[in-house]
Amino acid sequence: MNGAQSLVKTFLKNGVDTVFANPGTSEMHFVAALDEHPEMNCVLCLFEGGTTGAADGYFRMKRDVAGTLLHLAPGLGNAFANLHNARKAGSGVVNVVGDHATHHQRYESPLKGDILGISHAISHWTRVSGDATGIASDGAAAIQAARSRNGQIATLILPADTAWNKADAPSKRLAAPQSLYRPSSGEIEAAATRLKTPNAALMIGGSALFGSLRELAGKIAATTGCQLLADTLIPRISKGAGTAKLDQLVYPISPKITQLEATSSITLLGTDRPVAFFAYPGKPSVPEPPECLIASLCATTDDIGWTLKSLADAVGVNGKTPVRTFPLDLPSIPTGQLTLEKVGLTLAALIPENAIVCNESVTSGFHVIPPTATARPHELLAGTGGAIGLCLPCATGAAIACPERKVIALTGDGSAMYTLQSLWTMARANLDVTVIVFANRGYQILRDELANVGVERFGQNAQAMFDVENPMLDWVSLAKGHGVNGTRTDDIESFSKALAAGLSSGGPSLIEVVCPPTA
Ligand SMILES: Cc1ncc(C[n+]2csc(CCOP(=O)(O)OP(=O)(O)O)c2C)c(N)n1
Repeated sequence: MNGAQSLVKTFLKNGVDTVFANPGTSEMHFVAALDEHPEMNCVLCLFEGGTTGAADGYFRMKRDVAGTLLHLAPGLGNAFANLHNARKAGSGVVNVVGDHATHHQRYESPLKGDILGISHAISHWTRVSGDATGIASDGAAAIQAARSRNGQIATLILPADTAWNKADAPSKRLAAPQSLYRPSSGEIEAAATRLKTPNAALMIGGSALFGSLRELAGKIAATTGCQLLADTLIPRISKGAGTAKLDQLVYPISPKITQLEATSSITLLGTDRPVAFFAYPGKPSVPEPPECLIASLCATTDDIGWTLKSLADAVGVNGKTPVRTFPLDLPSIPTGQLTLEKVGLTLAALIPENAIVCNESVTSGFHVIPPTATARPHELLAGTGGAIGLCLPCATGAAIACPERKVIALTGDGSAMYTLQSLWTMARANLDVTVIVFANRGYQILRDELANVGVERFGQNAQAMFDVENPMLDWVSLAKGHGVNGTRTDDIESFSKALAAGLSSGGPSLIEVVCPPTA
């Protein structure tokens, strides 16, 4: 067996059976080794940002890692922005990056580059395999690192000769990663006392935002009277009817400050402290009032489940504790002229139970998302690192992780253009994804942000950088060119019809929402 074969067998032995790939010549032995294992699901993404965004979406839903296969420094560089999003989401990803054979590296060949430099800037764990006999244990260590601390970025760099030289047996399944850090009983007791004081807030993140832990967090809020909070951009959150009520912080800094103006303390559990996305002249970087106490009980990389359960015991949650939940309140489907609010109401009426909604609809989302609070229960995934171009790859990875669930991808037209090729992967794998593109023909948020930094009027150059027109993007044709059926909608009847058709099609479809100019 060669090094590449020992690595693929190690992946399978360690439970990694999905690879989002964009290979090149230096990875050919790895490709040949993958080819020997039909049980390995190899998903071609036509740009490296598609591979890492898909691995992120896969981890968020599956709670386990997938691999990516990338081509030297340029491939890893192309993958960077969505690795940044994955890192901010706390997603585990195992990157395998091919490199030139060891003896070739002293020459300045075209694809030679600083793979290590790029990897160190984004990965929690980086290793260059030294020889073929070590690849299997390096691969197992990479998987273990990616599963550690609730999910990390691990990058294994494989010089081509380590893949083609003779290796030993694949590595055995490595033990589970080290146990997670847990706060002391004193810290739990102090948090329990603090949450019972007036205007206290518990801000939750990570696995506390969905499933049974979210319900437990709701019980803690009901027992203590504290406010339950979540940050603006979150990797995964339960939404809709039956989910415990919480308040999510908004994006703009001024209303974010208003949201927290009466808050006396924020206890952080599985999340970092709230912060403004950007600094603005004359505005603070953090939204809470100066006298508000910020206390971190459990970091994003700590044992979130254990901490939440211990806190629930400490505050006296019991089986009878009621939880304040969002009710089921489905709006009737509106008619007439299309507005973003009506698109939101239609979406709220039609989101199927247990759907996964990936949201990168930027300014359109401010109008479209609020009505979904009382839709059928579903889960929402957002772009955590602020690097746009996540939505379509993330929806791809989520659909591969959960083939039995319907996926809805809400994206701005500007964001969708970054990783448009994911449509082709959706078509090839016949993924059950309904893509909704908000075609407002520009970078609307940047128009707003220019005003936020104090610029009152903008002219030709600013307009040239914000408008995505001349030529106008034709989303129906773009979808068709990637093998996906597309529909353009500029009234609400055709939108609701297209959405219902997309959701019942069982495969991918795209709806272009022609946004009204005032939106
Ligand atoms: C990788 C990356 N490049 C650039 C930006 C800056 N940026 C933020 S939002 C945005 C445009 C978003 O446009 P669109 O998706 O159409 O949403 P809209 O603002 O129109 O609602 C840009 C370019 C970014 N956040 N990330």
